[in-house]
Amino acid sequence: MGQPESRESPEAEQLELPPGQRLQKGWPVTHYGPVPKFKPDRWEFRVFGATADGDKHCWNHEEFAALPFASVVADLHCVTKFSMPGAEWGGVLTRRLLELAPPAPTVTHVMVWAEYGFSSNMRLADFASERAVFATHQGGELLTAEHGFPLRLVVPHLYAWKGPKWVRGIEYMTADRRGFWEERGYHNIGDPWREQRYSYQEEPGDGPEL
Ligand SMILES: Nc1nc2c(c(=O)[nH]1)N[C@H]1C(S)=C(S)[C@@H](COP(=O)(O)O)O[C@H]1N2
Ligand SMILES: [Mo]
Repeated sequence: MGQPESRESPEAEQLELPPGQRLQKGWPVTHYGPVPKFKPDRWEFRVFGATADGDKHCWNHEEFAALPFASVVADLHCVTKFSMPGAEWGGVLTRRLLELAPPAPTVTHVMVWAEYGFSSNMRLADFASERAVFATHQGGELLTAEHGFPLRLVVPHLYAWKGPKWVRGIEYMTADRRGFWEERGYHNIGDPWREQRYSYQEEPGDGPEL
């Protein structure tokens, strides 16, 4: 099987939940490990790895906050089977970052890095989804610490673990490599509409050998 195409869920499907998911009232907090403390003077967002110009690109908190702001309405699907529908996420589109710090033409995958070394990998095409956003806001309010302040990634068409909270940068990769949960039994691609929950469901071509 070849690589499935990146899939933007059509408008109609947004009212439906992916297979096996149930609706969650309210917004639970789900993550592994402690909530990091935000240190504004030490914080920076880094784009590194195979950049087009070979340089690292860094933004401090003030610079990042000044990047063009956009909003996306998207559901959040946790692989533990709850979904939070219709949240409004505000922040910087991944597309914008791809323009500001373009990847080399050989880049196929992106590793998204967060505090404490948490990471998640995805195909460049998934990262470049027009609805993927580095969110600073949810529902018009700044994110709370538990939900990822000052920055989290939201990739609406993938399971929510593919959206690290407390994100600090991205690494452009010329080959795929597994991130934190992808090394620990979760599916390398993680499309909820295909119910790609666990790595044992992977088909040849879905990810690097475990
Ligand atoms: N840094 C980090 N980000 C993370 C996680 C994590 O363990 N660490 N868990 C993910 C998972 S599994 C889910 S479901 C969502 C939950 O986001 P929420 O706590 O804002 O609902 O965060 C994702 N982002
Ligand atoms: Mo999750």
